[in-house]
Amino acid sequence: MKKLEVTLLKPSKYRLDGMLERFESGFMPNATLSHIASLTPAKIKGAQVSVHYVDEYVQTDLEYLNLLHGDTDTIQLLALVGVQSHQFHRAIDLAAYARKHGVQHVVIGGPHAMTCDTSLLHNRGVSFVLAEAELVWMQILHDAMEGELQPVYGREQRWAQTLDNVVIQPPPAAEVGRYWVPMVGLYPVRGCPFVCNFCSVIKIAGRQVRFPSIDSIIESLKNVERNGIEYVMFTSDNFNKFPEAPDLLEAMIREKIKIKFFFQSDTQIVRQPELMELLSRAGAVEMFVGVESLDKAALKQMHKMHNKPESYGDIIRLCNETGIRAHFSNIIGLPDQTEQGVHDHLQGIIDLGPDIASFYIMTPIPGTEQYKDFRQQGLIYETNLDRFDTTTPTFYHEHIAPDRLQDLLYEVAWKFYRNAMRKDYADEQIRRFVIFCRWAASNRMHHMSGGTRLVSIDRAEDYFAYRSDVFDVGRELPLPDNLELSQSDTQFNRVVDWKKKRT
Ligand code: B12
Ligand code: SF4
Repeated sequence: MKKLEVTLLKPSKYRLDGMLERFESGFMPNATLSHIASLTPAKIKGAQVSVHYVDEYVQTDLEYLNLLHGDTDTIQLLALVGVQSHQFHRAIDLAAYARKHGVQHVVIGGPHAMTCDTSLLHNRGVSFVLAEAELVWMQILHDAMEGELQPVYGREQRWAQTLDNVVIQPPPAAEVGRYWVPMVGLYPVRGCPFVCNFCSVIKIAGRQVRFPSIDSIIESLKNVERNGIEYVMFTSDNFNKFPEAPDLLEAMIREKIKIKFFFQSDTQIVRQPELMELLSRAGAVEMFVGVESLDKAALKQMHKMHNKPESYGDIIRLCNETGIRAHFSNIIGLPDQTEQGVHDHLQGIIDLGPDIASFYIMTPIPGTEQYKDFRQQGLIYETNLDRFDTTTPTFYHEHIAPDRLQDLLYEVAWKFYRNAMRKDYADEQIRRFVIFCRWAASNRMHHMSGGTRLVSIDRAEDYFAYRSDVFDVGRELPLPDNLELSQSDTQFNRVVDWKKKRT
């Protein structure tokens, strides 16, 4: 019986000049790769399954493309995973490359395919996944063994109603050492009950808060420890809306898990001092929180009225009291913002004094309600999906020209970190990170987007012939429409009780 060889590949992206981004050192390992690898059984229908996984951001030569060449001794499946909108062009190029080189089965999944209409590219020998892996991955593996994939998976149901107790097997420490931040991602809880119109999380993970058993999360954490890795990022968007968070944190303390972790929270954490105290005791070192703006009118426009700028100082105080670093995430270039408004925002953030800050340019991300609105109003001028990466201007801004907005992004980040470097950091690691962020901004790089030490090998045009041959499309795809939810998903996403425990 033929063996099934699965290659999981997280595609990189094309830069503004068409070069494919590759880095000698990545920012942090990709969580989707280990997540889907952990959902893959060792055997299927009696045949052995082997899994290779590739993060293209850190491939500095082309050897990995050999995995995208078919061979007659095995059944091969290439899965392009965690594909975001700005990585989608690269994903279809890799899919086309693999098909042209004889790989029988190719699928594309992740945020873009889940939230955007990809039907233009369907039925061309590459399959698209519109749902969470938990719902369809086993079916895909079976179909690959049977000889034929379906063109589309998960059309009727995007989200699993409950999550299985999957234990994650993270990559070994040596692999993680290739990244600037040696931290692996685990996804203990997913879903966000809010309705911010610029956010694709509520379309990717949905509004229902879902999670596996605490025991399975603890087992995943123990695997991380066994692999000699010290840091975890809980990739969940609102860890503070996890009704069983206290149970998990207490179990981590009880089991003496020594991992330090980074988590994300919404601003309502300010009302949860007990949770912060518990987080700190369980090993939390940094909290990423989307403050976005200090302007109430702008927050209202974003449908993010649960953010109360007057509480931001209290969030920092809570962080300082519990010894957890505050990482404030900010959006600049909001529709009514002027250049002076961007500078005022920066000054407001510096005055508040979070340890870390990230700045993003407002981009209507495909799949979101804001994108739909902006498209309907004819406000989006950018047509190349590669640019929808939250560091590039994409819509007509009333007050700030695109080049100036792009400059402002790096200017505010540089100024923030120039100021942060004046602080006296007790922790050497955080000091190094602050230096790195300032260096990234001065080199016009976003510290989170990819890595350091860029390696230039190949460009979009090197793959264009494959793309046009397989998909019969032009150099740029038309901007996609949003993929609307099925009736049952709409129903599932409507009423949210995030306080409900599993048992
Ligand atoms: C963690 C995270 C990061 C981390 C880690 C990145 C990394 N190296 O992995 C950091 C902070 C570095 C980061 C950076 C960026 N991020 Co980010 N990030 C996230 C976050 C919070 C979680 C992603 C994650 O790891 N989830 C856990 C894994 C297991 O889930 P998953 O990938 O969604 O996969 C599930 C399904 O999508 C599906 N699936 C996925 N692939 C496949 C494939 C197959 C075959 C199948 C069957 C199923 C399947 O099944 C999986 C399990 O259910 C998401 C928000 C979110 N909740 O989705 C944003 C998000 C993905 N990021 C986003 C963006 C824009 C960025 C940046 C461009 C920001 C920037 N300018 O710097 C960069 C790009 C970095 C990069 N190189 O990819 C956007 C993408 C928007 C879009 N629609 O394209 C998101 C959705 C946030 C948002 N609010 O909109 N990010
Ligand atoms: S609170 Fe955060 S994750 Fe939730 S919808 Fe708003 S921006 Fe998205």
